[in-house]
Amino acid sequence: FSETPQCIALIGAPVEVGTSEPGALMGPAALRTAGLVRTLRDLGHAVEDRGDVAPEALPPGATGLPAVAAWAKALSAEVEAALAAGTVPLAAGGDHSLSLGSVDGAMRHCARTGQPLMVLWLDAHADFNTPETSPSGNVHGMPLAALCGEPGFSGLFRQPAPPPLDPRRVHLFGLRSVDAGERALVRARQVGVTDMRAIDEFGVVAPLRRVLEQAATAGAHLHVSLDIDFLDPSVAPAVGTAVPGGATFREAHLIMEMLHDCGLVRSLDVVELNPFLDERGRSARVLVELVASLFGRRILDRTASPLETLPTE
Ligand code: NNH
Ligand code: MN
Ligand code: MN
Ligand code: MN
Repeated sequence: FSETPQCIALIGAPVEVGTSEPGALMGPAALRTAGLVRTLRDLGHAVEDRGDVAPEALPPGATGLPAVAAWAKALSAEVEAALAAGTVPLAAGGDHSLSLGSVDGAMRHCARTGQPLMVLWLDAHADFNTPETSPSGNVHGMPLAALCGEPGFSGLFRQPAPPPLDPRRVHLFGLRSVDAGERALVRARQVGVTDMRAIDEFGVVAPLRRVLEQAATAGAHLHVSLDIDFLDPSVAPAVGTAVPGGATFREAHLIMEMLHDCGLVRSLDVVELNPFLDERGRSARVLVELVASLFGRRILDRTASPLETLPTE
C-alpha cells in the first residue's frame, strides 16, 4: 500500500466448520471488539464494514467439505465484488478454510484483469493436505491443496471455476508443522517455503525480500493470508492448534511493515483467531495491531530507504 488512503472492505467470515475446535466463529466479533475498524480509520483509510457473510444454502448441521463449500462460495463472491469495486478486501475469520473463498475471489478478479496472483501464507502449517492425506479430516488444513487443483475437492468452487492457483506462486512463511502426505505434495508442486529454520538462520527480512521481489517482477496481485498460529503461542494464545517456536511479536510486525512498504498487497485474510481460548482479548488486539502495521502504521516516518539508514562501520 502506498501512503495514500485505501478503501478497505471488512468482510466477516464466522466459519468454523473447517476445524474440530469450536470458537473460531467468534473471531470476526472479537476483531471488531478489539477496534479493527477504528484503528484502520485512524490511519486515514476509508473502511466499510460489510458485516458477516452468510452461506446461501447450508443444510443445518452440515459439516466437512459441503459446509465449507457453501461458505467459500459466499465469501468468494464478496471478495471478487470488493476487488472489482477497487477496495481492499479484508476477510476476518473464522477458520482457515475461508481462504478457499477469499483466494478464489482474488483468482477470479485476477483472471479478469490479467494480473498474476501470488499468495503469501503466514502459517505454522502448510495447509496442503487433501482429503486423502489429511490425518485429521479438518478442512482448515487443506485450503492450499484445493486452490492449487489437487484432486478430491469437487463441488468446492463456484462454476465455472478459474484455472487453479500456480503452487509456485504460493509461499509458505513460518512453517514448522507439516504432515507426511502434504510434505511430499509441497515438494512435488514446488511450493515456495520459508520455514522457521530459515527464519532462525536468516531472519525474516532476507527471505521476505525475495518473495516480494518475485511478486514485484511478476507485477503480481499479492494476497496475504495470516493465520494466527504463525505467531508464537506466547504472543497470541487464542489458537486451537498451537505450535511452539513461532514468529515473535517484532518479527511479525516487521513482516507487516515490509508488506506495507512493498505496495503490492491487494487482499488479506486474518484467520483462526479463537476468542474462546484468548486471554482477556490479548490475541485479538495483537492481530489488530499487525493489520495496522500492514496498512501503514509505523514507529516513525522514514526519510530514507531502510538500507540507507543502516548504521555504517
Ligand atoms: N496439518 C494439520 C491438519 O491437517 C493441522 C492444520 N491446522 C491448522 N492449520 N491450524 O493452519 O489437520
Ligand atoms: Mn492455516
Ligand atoms: Mn496453521
Ligand atoms: Mn491454523
